[in-house]
Amino acid sequence: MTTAEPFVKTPGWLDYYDAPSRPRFSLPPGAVDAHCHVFGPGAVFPYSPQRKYTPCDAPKEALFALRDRLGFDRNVIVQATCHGTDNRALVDALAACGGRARGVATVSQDVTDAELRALHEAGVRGTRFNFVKRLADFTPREVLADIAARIAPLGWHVVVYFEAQDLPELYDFFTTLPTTVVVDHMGRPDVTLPVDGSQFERFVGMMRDHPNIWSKVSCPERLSRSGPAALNGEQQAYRDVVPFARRLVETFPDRVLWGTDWPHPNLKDHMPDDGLLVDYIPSIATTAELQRKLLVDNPNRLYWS
Ligand code: 0GY
Repeated sequence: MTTAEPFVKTPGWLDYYDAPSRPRFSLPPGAVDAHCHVFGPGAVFPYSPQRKYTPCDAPKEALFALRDRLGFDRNVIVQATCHGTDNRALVDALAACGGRARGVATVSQDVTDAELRALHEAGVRGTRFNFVKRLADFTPREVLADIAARIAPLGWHVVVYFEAQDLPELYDFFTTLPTTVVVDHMGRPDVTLPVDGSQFERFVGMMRDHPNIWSKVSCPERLSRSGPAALNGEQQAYRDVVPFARRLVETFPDRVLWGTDWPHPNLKDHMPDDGLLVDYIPSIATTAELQRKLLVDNPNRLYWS
């Protein structure tokens, strides 16, 4: 008799582009891809037994090649749920990057001070809390608050990933964290709703009222219903996401970050061409000054100063 799997494993997703198109948009010198991952390789760095999906291998060499192809100077490598709290693949990539990457780890409440110091020395500057139900099991808020209190003295920040409909329930927790809080992918708004509707207003209001809250204006490909230009014949890729990202970039120019999200876990309908993703940036950061803040000043201030 077989026992039921304790978790749902996604059998796979679309392949990432090995050789994405070369962007027409020239990234400013010092640009940082502030949201990307390394996965495995699983034979060396096994995936978490508690994972909700099994990723493709996406090793550090492939990430560094993408960085160079697109014209980024640096990466921020973010621990994904498929590696749980085992940060070895992340630390291995940081050790190999020649100072050109920082990391966001995931740690458990029983992490020791010595382990936190070692992660800091490796280049980790934040920890990630994942509230997306298809990705992570529930962790009590007291546990997360305790972890935040432990990492605050290191000058680290907390990265949070959640869906917009869950913000009301999470609002008090986020706004009382003692660190800078970086929200992944604008809190995943429903972009079929108005950009000035109550759902996105709640998110904008949270950033307005809490100057320690930042947002990644990344992942149009996850949020868009209109899709990339190449598939629907429109001029502007992910045009339905543009007003949301542009509003954040223009309202909070000093607290926004951008990243590719390579290798784009869990995308099954459409795999973005990373070169076209870079070409999307000028539609949300429309001046050279906004582009410099988004891509250079903000990530360097948060991760390298
Ligand atoms: C992302 C998005 C996803 C996955 C994870 O940690 C993760 O597994 O963040 C997703 O499936 O939406 O930013 O990588």
